[in-house]
Amino acid sequence: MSPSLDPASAPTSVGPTPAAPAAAPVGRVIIVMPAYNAALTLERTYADVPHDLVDRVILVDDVSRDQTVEIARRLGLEVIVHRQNRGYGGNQKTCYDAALEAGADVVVMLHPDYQYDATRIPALVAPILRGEMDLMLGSRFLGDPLAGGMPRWKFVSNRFLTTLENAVFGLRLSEYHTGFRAYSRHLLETIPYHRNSDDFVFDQELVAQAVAAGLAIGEIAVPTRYFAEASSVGLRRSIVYGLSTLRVCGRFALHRIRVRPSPKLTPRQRGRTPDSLGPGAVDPGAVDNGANGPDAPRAPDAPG
Ligand SMILES: Nc1nc2c(ncn2[C@@H]2O[C@H](COP(=O)(O)OP(=O)(O)OP(=O)(O)O)[C@@H](O)[C@H]2O)c(=O)[nH]1
Ligand SMILES: [Mg+2]
Repeated sequence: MSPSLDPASAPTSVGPTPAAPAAAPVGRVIIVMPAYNAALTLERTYADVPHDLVDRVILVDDVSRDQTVEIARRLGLEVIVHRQNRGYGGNQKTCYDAALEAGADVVVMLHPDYQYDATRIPALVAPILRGEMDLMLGSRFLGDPLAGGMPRWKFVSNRFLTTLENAVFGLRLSEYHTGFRAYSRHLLETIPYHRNSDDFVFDQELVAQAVAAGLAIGEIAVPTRYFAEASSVGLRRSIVYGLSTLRVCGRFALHRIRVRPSPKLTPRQRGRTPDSLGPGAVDPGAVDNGANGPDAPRAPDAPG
């Protein structure tokens, strides 16, 4: 960890003046926020962003029914507005397309619901900037998630799915279900994320793709924060998510043992455009960069 990137973890020293620290690794860090009804928490989330390290902040709004877009514009964020609700995974596809287009070397995915501590971004991105990792996860399970308010049933199901995923992926991570992540440009250019689900299981598919591509994955501890506005996922959606995660594990295992190779788990070929990647590809026409105004037609809400 570079001292200049994470002052909190810098060792204290006594005695003669130490040699000047090595220069911090440099790279263009871009934050993306997949947003849906984040008006109550966006400002607090943004206030904690370490602006000295971060180049740009891009918010993709998935047809929020509150003031998310107005607040984001007032704060000076770059805002992309979907014309139709595309779901949490569909939102991230737009996020990563935009970040790559903007020249990101490292992309941080930060939920705008203030659930994750944005002041941890320097520690999260440091291993990627040093070229050691391609995917970094902010893990609540390296601390005490129950003390942070995680419901016990979410704690238990997270433990169960994480144990299974560790066995299937051959890793020893403390959790896979965090929404605080950072990716190298190389990862986003390698995995075919446009083929992923538009739902919450997108995050798990992305980890499976990173493992299948042999990319390096690490984790740091982040505090757990639960409060009403930080969590919209109830029991029904959690069950769908859990079953979808089991399916991701099954698909991965079949791909690994070459019984059923999966295009989703096969690294992308250079030079292909998102639109050539199949039916899951983002339709550029689904994105409204603000030209349509508040009266533009909006599709009825669909589940993320
Ligand atoms: N596009 C889209 N995004 C959503 C939807 N629901 C939630 N989100 C976004 O996805 C992020 C995570 O949603 P949450 O409901 O907080 O779920 P979570 O944090 O993964 O799960 P919890 O552990 O319950 O907090 C938030 O930043 C929301 O803005 C949806 O239906 N569509
Ligand atoms: Mg949340």
